[in-house]
Amino acid sequence: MVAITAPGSIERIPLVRYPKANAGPTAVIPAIDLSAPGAAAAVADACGSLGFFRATNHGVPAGLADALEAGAMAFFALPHQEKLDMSGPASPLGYGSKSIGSNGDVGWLEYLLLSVGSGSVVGSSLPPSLRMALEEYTDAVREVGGRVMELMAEGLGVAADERAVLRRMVVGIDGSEEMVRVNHYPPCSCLLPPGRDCGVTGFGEHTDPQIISVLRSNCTGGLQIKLRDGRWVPVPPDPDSFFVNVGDSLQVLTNGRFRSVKHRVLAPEGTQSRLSVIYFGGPAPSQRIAPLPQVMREGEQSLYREFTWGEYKKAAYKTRLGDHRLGPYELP
Ligand code: GA4
Repeated sequence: MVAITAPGSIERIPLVRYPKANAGPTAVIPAIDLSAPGAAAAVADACGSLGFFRATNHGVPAGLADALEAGAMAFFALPHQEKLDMSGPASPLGYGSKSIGSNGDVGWLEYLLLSVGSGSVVGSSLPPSLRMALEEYTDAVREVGGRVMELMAEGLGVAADERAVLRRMVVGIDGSEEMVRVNHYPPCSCLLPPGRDCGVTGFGEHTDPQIISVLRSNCTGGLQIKLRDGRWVPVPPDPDSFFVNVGDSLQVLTNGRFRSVKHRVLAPEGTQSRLSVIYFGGPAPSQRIAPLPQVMREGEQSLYREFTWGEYKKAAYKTRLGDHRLGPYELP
């Protein structure tokens, strides 16, 4: 097992414990074949109900994720100080361990949070092989995100010649804010007797502020999503698929037709680490976030006060992880 903290110091971290999710309804996560004829309707349906789905048949060669996974595990196996010297401390970008954001949130994980532009990973002195794997992986996943955003627009009924409206806010736009987060959750069975009905928080419950997030993990589970009825359900890991999250900004752009999904991660209890890589697609800071005219019906009122991505991001970074960040923008 890889240690993510100096011996002894973990006892001082007040890790939150969550009741484990209902083991039952794992089948609830829709799987969508991105190349199938009905994909657009299925995407819109999943984003409107759960804000989450599993994308299959995405066209990304498995070798890209394998190379990134190998490079990331080698990085996380380095001594703590070396990781910090190369990339940290996260503020918010860089290498972080247990501390999430700057407002006191903690979790049982270590991570790399990086800004990525087309063909480049910005501002870090990572090992060249990891940097290259990240760039190749990101270029491929950006395309998946772009394809999904086109399907979203189609599923929302946007006319064919305007379907790139969402994609164009993120992909290939100067100044769009794309990030990649590599999360490593070492097993922590040492902390709790096995079989208890509580788990240790890997990453606390939250929604993502961006437009879209595209996640891929190794074979170790732990991710859970919250259903509209308040139940938490585990997401069975599938290294061959990508998991797509609706972010807060997309909820506003669709005037609430798509819902940003609350999700969290419980730390693994067995012997295997969980490694996940998440691509966050955010627009340029000046991008106005308001319901798209293409999705509004005649006479429909916006549910949100308008803001720019730059404003929202600034406000979001002052919040705690679990806060309802869209609250202050909701209109009565
Ligand atoms: C959640 C989604 C992304 O991981 C992230 C996170 C960010 C961080 O880790 O620095 C935040 C969190 C995320 C939302 C609220 C603030 C900011 C931690 C936190 C407490 C990189 C992002 O963009 O927002």
